[in-house]
Amino acid sequence: MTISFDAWAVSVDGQYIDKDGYGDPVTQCHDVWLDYLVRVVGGSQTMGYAPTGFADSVWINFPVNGVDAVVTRYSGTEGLRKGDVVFWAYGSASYPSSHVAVALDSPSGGSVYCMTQNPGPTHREYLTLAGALGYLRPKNVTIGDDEMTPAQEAKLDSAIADIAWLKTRVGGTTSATSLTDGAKNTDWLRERIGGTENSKNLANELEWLKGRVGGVTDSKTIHEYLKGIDQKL
Ligand SMILES: [Ca+2]
Repeated sequence: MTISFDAWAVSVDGQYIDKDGYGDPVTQCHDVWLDYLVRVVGGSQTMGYAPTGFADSVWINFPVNGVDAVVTRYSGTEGLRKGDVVFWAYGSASYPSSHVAVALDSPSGGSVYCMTQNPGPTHREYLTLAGALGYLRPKNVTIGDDEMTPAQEAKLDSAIADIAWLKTRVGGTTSATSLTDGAKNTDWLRERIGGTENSKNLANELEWLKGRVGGVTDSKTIHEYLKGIDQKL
């Protein structure tokens, strides 16, 4: 079973990820690709292995390991969009040992906003497209006509952050765990609120969530919070 792109992005952001025990450090850019491949794209981990040990060989030697079962290869960066996996060449100025990252958006001004690891933990960062060879597009990730605008995405991200905050306010209850899991899944949240601009539905939904985390002592704070959410949206 796979999860949505947005749920995956939230789950890996800020994490050190090692999937294969390989590398120095073991938390390489390649591990983010493997995690994405298995949890979102629906492939097996071995499909994503780099035959030379350098990340760009996944793209260069495509379809090595049968990875073409779940992704399609494109050369260059034209058409690159959210959900695609970008590869940079071995020996390129920014990535002498090559690089791979998952695009969070379409390119802008010669760079692309990505989920990337090494240096540092998995995080969001604008990466230059200089030295990019091309990308792999998952066959099962449909991010197209119904994609939200950046402004809508920002509002939703804000609401999700507030729900995470709400969880800390009601911490200690069993249901709070469920609440957090729900908040991490933007598709779930989007479905529950019936569209990003339907703030009334979201407010109603949060009232429902409040009921689910019964036993909260500080309900007044939560009520104030709910009003704040409504204004934000
Ligand atoms: Ca590794």
